[in-house]
Amino acid sequence: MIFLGRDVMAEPLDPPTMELGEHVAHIAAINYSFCAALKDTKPPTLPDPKSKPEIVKFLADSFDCCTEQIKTVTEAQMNAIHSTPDRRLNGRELLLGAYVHLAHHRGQAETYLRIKGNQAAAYVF
Ligand code: NI
Repeated sequence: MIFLGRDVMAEPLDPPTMELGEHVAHIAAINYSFCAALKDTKPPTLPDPKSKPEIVKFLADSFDCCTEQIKTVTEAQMNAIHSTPDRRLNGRELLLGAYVHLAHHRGQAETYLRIKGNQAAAYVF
């Protein structure tokens, strides 16, 4: 994902919405919440990043955490009911919820970029 400069990160598109940096930090925090819920654990103590490098690291670390959680998930954990940021969901529903949350906010982040004349990086599969 391409990030804008700090000046843009301080400008919400619409005052009730999050500015871009808050938006990206929100994605990271919810990633941690969903992926901790998959293992019925609490998320780690999360940082309160302010700078662009800190926010980028927070997001990257959240994906690394989720990658590790998903790598080791068991069939029983996929079938169990978990308390998630959405509601009580089984493991499959939880992962779908995490994906939908991420895709939803990625779309919003891309809108920020386009409004400022930038383009998001292509998806890498
Ligand atoms: Ni959200």
